[in-house]
Amino acid sequence: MTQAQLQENANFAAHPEEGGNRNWRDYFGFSTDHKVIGIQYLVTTYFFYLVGGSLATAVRTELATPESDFVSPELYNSLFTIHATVMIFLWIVPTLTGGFGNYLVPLMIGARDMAFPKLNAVAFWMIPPAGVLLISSFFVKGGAASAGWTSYPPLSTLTETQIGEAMWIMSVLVLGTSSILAALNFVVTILKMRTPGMGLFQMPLFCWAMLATSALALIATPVLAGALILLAFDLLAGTTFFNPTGGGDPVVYQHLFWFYSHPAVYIMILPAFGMISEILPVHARKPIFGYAAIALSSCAISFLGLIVWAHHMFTSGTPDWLRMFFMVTTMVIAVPTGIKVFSWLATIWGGKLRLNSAMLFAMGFVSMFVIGGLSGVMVAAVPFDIHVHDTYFVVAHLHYVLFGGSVFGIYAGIYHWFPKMTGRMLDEAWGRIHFVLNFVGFNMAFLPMHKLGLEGMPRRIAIYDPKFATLNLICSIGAYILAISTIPFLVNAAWSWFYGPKASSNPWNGLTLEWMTTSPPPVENFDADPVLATGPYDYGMGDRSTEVDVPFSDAESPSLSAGPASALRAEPDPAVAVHPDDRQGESHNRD
Ligand code: HEM
Ligand SMILES: [Cu+2]
Repeated sequence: MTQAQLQENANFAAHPEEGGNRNWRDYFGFSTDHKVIGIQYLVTTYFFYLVGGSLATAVRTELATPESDFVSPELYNSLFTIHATVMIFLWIVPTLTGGFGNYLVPLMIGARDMAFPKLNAVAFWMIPPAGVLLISSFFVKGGAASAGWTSYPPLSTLTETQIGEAMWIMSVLVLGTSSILAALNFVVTILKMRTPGMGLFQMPLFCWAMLATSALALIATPVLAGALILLAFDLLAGTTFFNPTGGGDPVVYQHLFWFYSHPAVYIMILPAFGMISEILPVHARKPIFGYAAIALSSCAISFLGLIVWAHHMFTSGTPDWLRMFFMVTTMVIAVPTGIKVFSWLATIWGGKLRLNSAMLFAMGFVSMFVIGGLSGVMVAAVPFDIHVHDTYFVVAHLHYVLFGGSVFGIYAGIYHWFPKMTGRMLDEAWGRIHFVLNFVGFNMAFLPMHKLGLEGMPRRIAIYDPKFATLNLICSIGAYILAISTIPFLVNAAWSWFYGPKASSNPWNGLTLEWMTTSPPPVENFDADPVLATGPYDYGMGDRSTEVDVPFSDAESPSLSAGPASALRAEPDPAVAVHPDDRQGESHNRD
């Protein structure tokens, strides 16, 4: 009997009789079901991704030639500003936390919903109006905000784009509030609503990632709100918080802004880390390597993420001793991050890989994220950063992290959980075409930017030196391939949702609890509290040797084997563990 069968048998009572197919109208109303809200988030934010992608395509069209021939330089500034704002605040953050977090966390911990369902719905319904407000600012007098997504004063307080800038501030404030509400809900849900028998160290790693992410969002987002409210006063009421002529200081804005926005990059990547930790073991059929190390490194990243913000201010007159501090703390983050990367590699090493679309995107994530992580350590070094600051090297770095990382992670998640969410399978062939176009287009669009940056091409400009023309053209062609790559995805998702082959409850033979209910799950998820007969990642241990050659117990190095003594495993509940070797007396997990 495989571990998946053990887990399914143990959860026979919890498995509902009937699935929970929804009427399409449910998705347009104020629903308090975490699954409906999760899908509302995923679909809405994907729409905003298409908007942000269209703006990116416009940006790259302008940059295809050195002259400013497609849009005016003023409009160009608005295009990249709104592109970045949409991508961060309306796509990556809400899709990872609101979308996947909402859909998966309650299922994975065996709960019936989030702790505060109404608050959850309120948090979602703040997003569409904020998005519309932001995008409509293109049509007001003076046009949309154009000071970059960082909105530094004094640039952001110029009077020409006052209305657009005010709309930008309002929109980001609403989106930040939504994110705080969601984070609060996750912390309470994860700490209080786990099924009996699930201690923190039996939790799936995605839940650890969401806990770490939510802590960050709760601590950091209010600071952004504070900064933006002060900025709004400067912009609209003539105060001088950030204006030296009235005794203010623009650098204070930078501190407040980055105190949020550096942690924000972890809000945008930790949940993706969590999803990768779920997807790799399932499709490699091997236990995750280093369960506790991955769980605790999420917490370490979350903590360290709060004390590195001034690495964005190495050229803002920050004193040397302070630059030293922020350089060192930033580089230290590479340690917990490296622990994760090595653990993922060790997880797939020697596994029986199923190279389906979910796995391709997950492996694409690991490899592309490593490139972004390495260029991150490079820009953490003060002397190097002074050289490449505000050049295309930074644009290359941030897209390897946000696109090669977060977006690839999101696609991996969609391919992996689509059957659970919709009850239908996606088409594999289209999925692979989508992956190849994404992978090729992405590298073509962003790899050359490293060289452009090193050679001194500044970012945020519409007109550039003709010597950069060839590489920029390559980048733009890559961007068009990326734009085209969404077509096979959209066709596949829309077609499969209606006509795809029906998915079983557990199409990938997973062990985590979301697979122990129907696809899609009914309103209350489970008929009874689910139990943990195996750890969440005990793959390949069916009859102790079958699926892959993970030594079950190794006298030489017990911690590197898969069995009960292994330090690398999340433990099953000893009382209900089905294999006699694992079963030890009464459960000590149940209180
Ligand atoms: C669809 C493919 C994408 C393309 C072709 C693209 C292109 C670009 C370009 C050319 C810039 C530089 C603008 C400039 O400095 O003049 C830029 C900036 C930026 N992009 Fe993207 N991008 C894409 C996707 C994304 C995604 C998925 C994110 C995720 C969050 C993102 C986040 C940003 C950010 C934060 C900036 C900085 C803007 C600023 O300097 O204020 N982009 N993008
Ligand atoms: Cu940072």
